[in-house]
Amino acid sequence: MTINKKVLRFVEEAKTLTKPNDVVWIDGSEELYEKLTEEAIRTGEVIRLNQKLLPGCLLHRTAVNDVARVEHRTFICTRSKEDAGPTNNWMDLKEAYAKLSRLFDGSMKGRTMYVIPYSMGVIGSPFSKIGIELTDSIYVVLNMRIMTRVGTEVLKALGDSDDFVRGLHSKAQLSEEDRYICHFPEDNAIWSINSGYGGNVLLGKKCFALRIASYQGKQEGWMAEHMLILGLQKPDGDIKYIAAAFPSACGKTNLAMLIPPEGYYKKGYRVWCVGDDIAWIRKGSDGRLYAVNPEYGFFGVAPGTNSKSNPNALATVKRNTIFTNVVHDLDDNTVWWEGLDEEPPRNAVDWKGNRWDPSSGEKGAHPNSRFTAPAKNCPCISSEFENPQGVPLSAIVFGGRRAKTAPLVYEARDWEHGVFVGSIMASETTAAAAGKVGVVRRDPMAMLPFCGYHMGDYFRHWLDMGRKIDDDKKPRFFNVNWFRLDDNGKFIWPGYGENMRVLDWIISRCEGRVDAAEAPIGYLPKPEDINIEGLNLTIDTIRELLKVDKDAWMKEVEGITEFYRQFGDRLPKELLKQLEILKSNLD
Ligand code: GTP
Ligand code: SPV
Ligand code: MN
Repeated sequence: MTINKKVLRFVEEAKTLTKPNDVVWIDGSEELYEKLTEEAIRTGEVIRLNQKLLPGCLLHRTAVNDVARVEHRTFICTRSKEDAGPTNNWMDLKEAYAKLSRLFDGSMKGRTMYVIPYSMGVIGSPFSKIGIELTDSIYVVLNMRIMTRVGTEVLKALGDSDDFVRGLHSKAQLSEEDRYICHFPEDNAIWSINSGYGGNVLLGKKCFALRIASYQGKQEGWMAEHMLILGLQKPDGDIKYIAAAFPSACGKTNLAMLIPPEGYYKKGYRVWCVGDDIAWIRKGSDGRLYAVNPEYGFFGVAPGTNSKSNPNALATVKRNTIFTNVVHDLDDNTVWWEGLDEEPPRNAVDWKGNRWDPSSGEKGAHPNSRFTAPAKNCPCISSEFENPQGVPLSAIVFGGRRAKTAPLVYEARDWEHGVFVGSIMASETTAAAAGKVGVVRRDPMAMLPFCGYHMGDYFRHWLDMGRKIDDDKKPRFFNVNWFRLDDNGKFIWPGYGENMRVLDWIISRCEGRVDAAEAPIGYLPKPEDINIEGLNLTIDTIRELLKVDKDAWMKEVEGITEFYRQFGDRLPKELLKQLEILKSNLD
């Protein structure tokens, strides 16, 4: 399929190491996908769902101990430990190759190795990047086909260049003790073994488009971020673009596909989805910041997705979608998950593959069960989705899951303060990663698990990017929190489509149409400026949601000080200065 010597050598070397029976090149043709799907159905790796109700859709179940990203087994492998920084697990590069070579040795015996050439971003665009993933999993092939642009065209675009990310994946024995997700940013390489779960094995996504790409961006003067990108269309037809970083399972897909509440909709407001998880951001020729979504599909959280919370997502997963770890409804050969509707199927199999009784109290779908769906299925996909230049950003939004402390929304005073606001983000952990759920942890820019280098240098890079943009062209920075709880543990803010009301305030600020109140942490909306028309809550609730509790924020300052300490002299002085300002504002 190619005469590129570097690609051929990469494949040959991996073949010698992993010893597959066969090598199959993924050319992007329908015939090959259909053949592989048939094979995966035959072996039980996937189940073909009801083709009338869910045409082109498949169901897959992972091993029960392999259902989420494994941060404790994810490594940045560099020559010097210092370069991975204090927030990453580090392994010496040579040691990692040696260790994983032992595990990969013969790991594909009796299996086929698939060669997947893929492009992150529009094929052939100067801003796109190419990867080759070698894998022994058909599930990976079928998912990569949805999540990235795959096939012969990619190899053509690569030509005889050496500039591609070398990804090697083997399910091996799916053994938890020997599960490793290793990144070699200095070598443009990713080695992943003993997992079959999305974020660990779809190497174009978090491994390449964030961990490797963040490092590339640092070298080349751009940024790879864990952000959705949306276009907010106003009644006059003008569209303003917003990028937003929330940690895993904190609402990116939902916000990116938002349907405005009736009052807004009637006036002509619309939201268009450019991306739901990853943004590559660079300065454009007009001096503004532009964002592209390098992905081609959505790998979204299933539970909680329903016709009220996210009708666009529900429409997106009606065809050519792969469902992972959801409930299998045997009566009509369809799928179900908690929060889809009030009628769980009675003749069903749960995510573990066991008969499931909905009244048992056990969850039928795994909390991190997912759908993989083509972006072009989405009714609100932006006309700019395939624009290789990307879209110009008016606002950058940070946000997390905070039961207390963080207000519904506030604005940063300027770029430097905005970077500070991103750097002090904290959020409760979710089921997207293995480990305890609901523990508040610092997660700067939602990149804690995804930054491929020293986080202090990453903060520095953010500050440097700001210096390259003229003041009148800079996006503004905001922080949001949809997840504040009342004393009964209930969400105070209705969220989902109603988040439009906060986006409205954000865009009004960007356009200088609304005032704000100065607070110790930044600019807060005046309560009356959050539109509550048609909402079942009072302005007092908005006041409550905007409250900044000084004692809680003093504690926050302590937490930030502690968190910052680990970065030593690689923490930019500008951020320490911002922390001092916050402290003195609170005093
Ligand atoms: P990743 O794909 O893991 O990066 O997640 P994500 O950030 O795209 O999160 P997603 O939109 O899939 O939402 C995750 C969970 O948060 C789902 O269970 C949603 O129902 C819930 N959620 C999303 N938006 C809101 C909101 O505005 N309010 C509340 N209360 N819950 C929300
Ligand atoms: C996340 O965990 O942030 C995801 C899903 O978007 S995964 O691809 O598993 O990383
Ligand atoms: Mn994500």
